[in-house]
Amino acid sequence: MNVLILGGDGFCGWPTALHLSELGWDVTIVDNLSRRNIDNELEVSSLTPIEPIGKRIAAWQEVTGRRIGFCNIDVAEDYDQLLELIRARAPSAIVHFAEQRAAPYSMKSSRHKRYTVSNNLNATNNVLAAIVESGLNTHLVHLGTMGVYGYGTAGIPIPEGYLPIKVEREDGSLVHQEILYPANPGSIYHMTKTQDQLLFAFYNKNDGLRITDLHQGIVWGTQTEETKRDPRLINRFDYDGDYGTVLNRFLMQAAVGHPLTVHGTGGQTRAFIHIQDTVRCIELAIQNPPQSGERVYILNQMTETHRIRELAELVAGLTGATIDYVSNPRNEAAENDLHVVNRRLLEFGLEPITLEAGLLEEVTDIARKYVDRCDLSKIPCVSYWNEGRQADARAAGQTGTRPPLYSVKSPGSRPALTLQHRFQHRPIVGDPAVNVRDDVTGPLGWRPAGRRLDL
Ligand code: NAD
Ligand code: USQ
Repeated sequence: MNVLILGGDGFCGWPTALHLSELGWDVTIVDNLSRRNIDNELEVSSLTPIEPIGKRIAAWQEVTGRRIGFCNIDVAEDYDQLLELIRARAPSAIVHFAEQRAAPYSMKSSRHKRYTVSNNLNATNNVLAAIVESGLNTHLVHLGTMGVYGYGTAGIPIPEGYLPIKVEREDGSLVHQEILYPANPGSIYHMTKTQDQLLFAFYNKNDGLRITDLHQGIVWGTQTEETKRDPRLINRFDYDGDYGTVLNRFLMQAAVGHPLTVHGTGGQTRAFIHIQDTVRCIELAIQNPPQSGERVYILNQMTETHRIRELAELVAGLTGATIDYVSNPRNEAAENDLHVVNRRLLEFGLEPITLEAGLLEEVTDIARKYVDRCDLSKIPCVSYWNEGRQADARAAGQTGTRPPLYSVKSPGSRPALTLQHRFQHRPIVGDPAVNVRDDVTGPLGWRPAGRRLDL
């Protein structure tokens, strides 16, 4: 199998490249390293020390004898180079990760909104147009998101992309159809993924392209079987308020002694998948392509759903961490239920990895190991969805240094969310030596590494 991995230097792309290379496939990474530049812009780094792409690839070859190619191409801008590469490599599959993927980053300012829309939509359209122009029958596997369905309570299990509907004609008879599930994005980033879906539907209808769109949940974990094989292969670990995703953030926050930052009531329910399952799902999607003439395959790439406050309570229970319920910077439903159908990847052979203490501790161990690389001032989420959200945060004294609306030390004692419950301001950024406490041991008997802030 000959595969191009667009965005192969990123959090999901790098372990995927290694996994597919380990299968003996011919792998070429395409990446413009924009994610590393965004780290520079935000003045933050991966918690784990990731090597430059050239060193990563050289280390993989040294450890395994396998070669991975690399091309620095901006998929959204450098159309001719992309087309030339596709013609030259004639890939049987292209895996497309090359988009700006953080919802908070996409909401920071009009510049960030415009960049995200322009980068993501042009990248997707360029790949599709280039496959058509190449005349090849390449299978495109795209990383989409569960967020295209929206996060209200649907009242039905979320199907895999298509919703069967019945519409009544004037004569009372019924028309049966399947339509794309109504898009309901919660950020500019998620909105680009809903537009990607229309591009896929069009190119599939017009040009017969074979496309699989993986609607992935929130990825957690850091390492996979392959990235563990040498420290130079380590995967990135985003923990900052823009790119860090919720479960990894809670686990690293526990490790560095920072309170767990639950937005609002924490009643949001979301879909999750471990990074090891991400790479396996992509392998399965490539091995089970649509046939020519089939419509776009849409697979829900997630293994379980969890409510955010329950995750926080789980991590707090494992680690002894404290939970902060903070004003939510996002414009999202405070509470929702979520039931998701994920039948197709299970049928293809996925054996889901679900949340269990060992894997959670593995993430926390990594975070503890690199605790010195953590900049505590980058932990708060300070990208606001609109002025109202920013005003709420300001009223709660939460811009800049960030006191919680309220804190709880043990699960189950969460008071109602009112400003009256806001604790007196305590600095949580700046000198980590302030309010240090070292007498806390988690229920599993281990002590959070680093220093704990006294609440
Ligand atoms: P990431 O930001 O770590 O990786 C994306 C990679 O794409 C980066 O290396 C970046 O440099 C590259 N890239 C971006 N724009 C590019 C362009 N125009 N040309 C070339 N390269 C470009 O993100 P990730 O977490 O690995 O996510 C990968 C994909 O999976 C994204 O499309 C994201 O929407 C999707 N996804 C991620 C998650 C998650 O929890 N991380 C969950 C669901 C879906
Ligand atoms: N949240 C907290 N505390 C935090 C961080 C987040 O309570 O410290 C909450 C958010 O408000 C939100 C939920 O946790 O309700 C999830 O946030 P997230 O940052 O973990 O995930 P999200 O913004 O949805 O985006 C991530 C990836 C994105 C992918 C998406 C899959 O960054 O690329 O598309 O997960 S999904 O959520 O299924 O749409």
